[in-house]
Amino acid sequence: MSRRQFIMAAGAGTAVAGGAMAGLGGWDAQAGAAQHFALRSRQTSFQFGDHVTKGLISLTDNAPSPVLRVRQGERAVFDYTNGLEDYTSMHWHGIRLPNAMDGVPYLTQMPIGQDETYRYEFTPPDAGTYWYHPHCRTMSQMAHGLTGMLIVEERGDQGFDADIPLTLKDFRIGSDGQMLPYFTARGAARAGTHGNVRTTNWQQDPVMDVPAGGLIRLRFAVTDITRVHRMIFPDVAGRIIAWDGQPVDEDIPWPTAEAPLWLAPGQRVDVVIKAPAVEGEELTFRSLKGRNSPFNVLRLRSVGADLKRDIADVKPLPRNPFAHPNVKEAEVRDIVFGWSPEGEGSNNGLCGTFDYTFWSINRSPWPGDVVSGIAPVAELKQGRSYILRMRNESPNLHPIHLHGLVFKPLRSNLRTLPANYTDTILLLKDEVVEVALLADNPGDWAFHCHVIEHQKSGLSGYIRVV
Ligand SMILES: [Cu+2]
Repeated sequence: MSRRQFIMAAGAGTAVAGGAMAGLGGWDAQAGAAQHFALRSRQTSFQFGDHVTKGLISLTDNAPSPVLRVRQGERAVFDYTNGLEDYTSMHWHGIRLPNAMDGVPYLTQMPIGQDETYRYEFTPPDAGTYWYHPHCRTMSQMAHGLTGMLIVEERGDQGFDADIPLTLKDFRIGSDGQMLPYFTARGAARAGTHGNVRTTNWQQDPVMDVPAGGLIRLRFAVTDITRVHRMIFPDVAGRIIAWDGQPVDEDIPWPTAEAPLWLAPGQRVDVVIKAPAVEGEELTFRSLKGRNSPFNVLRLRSVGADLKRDIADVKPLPRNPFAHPNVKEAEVRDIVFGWSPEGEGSNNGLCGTFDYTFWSINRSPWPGDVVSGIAPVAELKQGRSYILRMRNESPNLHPIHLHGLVFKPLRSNLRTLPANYTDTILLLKDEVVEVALLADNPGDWAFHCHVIEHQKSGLSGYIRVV
């Protein structure tokens, strides 16, 4: 099998023990062809363990939504048809795109009704690992499975022997295989409601075949609505090459049981490892549940003759073409994330507002999905640099996501943060983090916690760049 064939096989679903398919279906834009994808949401079923679960939502039948692969710097068109009775929209997490293509109901477009098609069309400027999910009926549609990976391929072969997308997502399923209530008010007011079936590409404890002795690129994305993963990688030659889509500028330590890597909802990490040289040997990637109870996220099993690759041969990924903030001249904006006085979501539109609010940004709880009359969290001048000083005044974890722009951590009051560009940053209990950004993309950009129960119960807003 050639390297390219192996990459394709990994994308199209690699055979695993028991004959199940652990990989994700991949839809490639063909070389030289227009990058045009026709997507349609639908209800479907899937077998988790012994039971078939009905009422799931995907862009394909009886399987997770496909990995969409597009080429950096080339126009891509996604015609998204709503095959559900509920309203929807699609957001392209982490992509720096025109505001009208960002998929946020009432802020950048109207919700998409049943059987309507919305055309999303943009040229992804940055290569890397991104993902997509609805931003209308977000809670319900994501809980039922509607999330997928969007890969923007670097120009030229980066020299990996396999490239494996991995989406980490939980489901809440009863012993009869049917979906349990996917959120609780108790969860929304605290850490969120966790799923009980933990999956990678909708598979529990998947095993994937990789070429023995090969250099394997793994793209982990937490597409769950709640779980903050604490990942432990196997003790092998490997390195972290990208963080939240962007090639790393500063090293991120290889995660161990003593110092796991925190990967929160919305975040991605790209790693390269050297597969064991001996056929049949396995590597196990784990995550921690509760205090320190590990579960398997992925097992890799070496197959074939030893490719004898060397981790030292891995070249850094090419940098993406964005301008950097001028930190010395940056204005500071203070942003506080905290509780709200318990109140009602009052601006109820078509996108599934909760009946209550628990959370706020700058003391102001997001009142619902309809935006009219709500001021931005901050108004930034296009082309200027800013420091956002973000304070978490709650005991809970909040992965804060900003659409349409990238930013860089400068400092934290609790820890050392590698200065790698990102679109989603995890705030710990009582943490204050300062990040720098260049406001170079005009528009109203959603700014919210990616624990969806927090987002939908007040921890949401937007930042205006004019
Ligand atoms: Cu949160």
